[in-house]
Amino acid sequence: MRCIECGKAHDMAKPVYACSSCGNLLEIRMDRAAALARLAKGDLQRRPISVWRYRELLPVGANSKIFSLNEGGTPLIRCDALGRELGLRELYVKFDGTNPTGSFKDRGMTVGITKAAELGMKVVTCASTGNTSASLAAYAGLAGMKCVVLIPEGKVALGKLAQAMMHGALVVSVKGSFDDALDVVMKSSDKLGMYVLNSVNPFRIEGQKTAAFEICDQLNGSPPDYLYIPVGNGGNSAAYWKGFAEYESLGVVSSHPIIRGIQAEGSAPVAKMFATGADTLTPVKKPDTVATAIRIGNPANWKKTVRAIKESGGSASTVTDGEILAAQKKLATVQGIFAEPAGAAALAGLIKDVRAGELDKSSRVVCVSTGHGLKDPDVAISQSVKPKVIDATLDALGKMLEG
Ligand code: AN7
Repeated sequence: MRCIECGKAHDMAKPVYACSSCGNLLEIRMDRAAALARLAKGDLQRRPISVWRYRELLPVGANSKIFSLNEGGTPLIRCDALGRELGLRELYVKFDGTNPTGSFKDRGMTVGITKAAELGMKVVTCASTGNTSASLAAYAGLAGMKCVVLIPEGKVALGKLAQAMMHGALVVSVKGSFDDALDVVMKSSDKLGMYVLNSVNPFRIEGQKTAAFEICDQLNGSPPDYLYIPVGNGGNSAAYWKGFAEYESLGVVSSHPIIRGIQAEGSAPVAKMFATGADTLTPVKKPDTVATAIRIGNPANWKKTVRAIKESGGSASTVTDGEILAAQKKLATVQGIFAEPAGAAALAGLIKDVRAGELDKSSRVVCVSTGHGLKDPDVAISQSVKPKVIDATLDALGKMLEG
């Protein structure tokens, strides 16, 4: 476990989230030779596709007890109807909303909670715009740990709130934004002895990188040309890049996608860095978007994601709330995929690029849909036609349909 800035090594058997010298983020570096030796056994591809198919590429002890809900192995859905509309040859959606708690967070949480148990932690915590709290609550229950989640008051989608409460977390509403809540969580971890499972925890990123392995495997070893992905805290985009880069460095694949990070216009500090060429992040003070999952003004992983996106040869940009909702509706009506607003942001970014003529239409494109639409019933209902009420007769139905 090393600092991404100064490279200082840190003990993986201790709960730390920042470099003890310079305070920067930590990352897990893979021992390539050891990984190659483990891969050489060749049994990975024979296992069912899931996070734990890649166990040998994940930093958990050989004898650790794994806490799993069978996460990962999510479908890579070929979207021909949508592809035709956009004039794209090959379009896929990686639907990570089909994970056990309905978002990609489960990939990181199974590894994070497994690690928490290795470390002997009894209480886990996170700040969350919703999905992290839902996922953490479920896995904490599974592992018999206490769970405390901090959420921004009034800004968490109903389904996510229901999950965190139902799975038995202590849910705390903070008067402020996600960024304010994360601030409290980070400060409290030392003082209160709670293990932090936000994406500043490098083991979360390790679990999430498996989505990139899966995409390569699902495309029979030919990675896409482009990967469109929403950016909130920047953990997932960094994780995907780590996965693609590791698979390439291990020689499993021989190319990687260009990563296009997509943010909502009202919460877009990373995209702003790309637009202005700035080399540090200026936080957005009052972030706002209909996609509450990515309503984040001060992304904790901005350094990781900016590096990742640049290394891939990509960039970050914005979409409006209107574009997000239109993409969400399009995905639901044309492809049968019900994503929450943040889970449609990547597609909104793709549509915008296609319309601007900025994409070679013969490209192979994957959009990551990060969360399920059932998470946020209020948004779905508010942009759909209300059910009509009729008498229970054939006549009434006929008249209604004529209208
Ligand atoms: C559906 O739950 O930050 O860029 O606290 O739920 O890794 O932050 C959620 C983030 C995209 C952004 N899509 O991922 C939380 C939280 C969905 C999300 C993101 C989130 P990151």
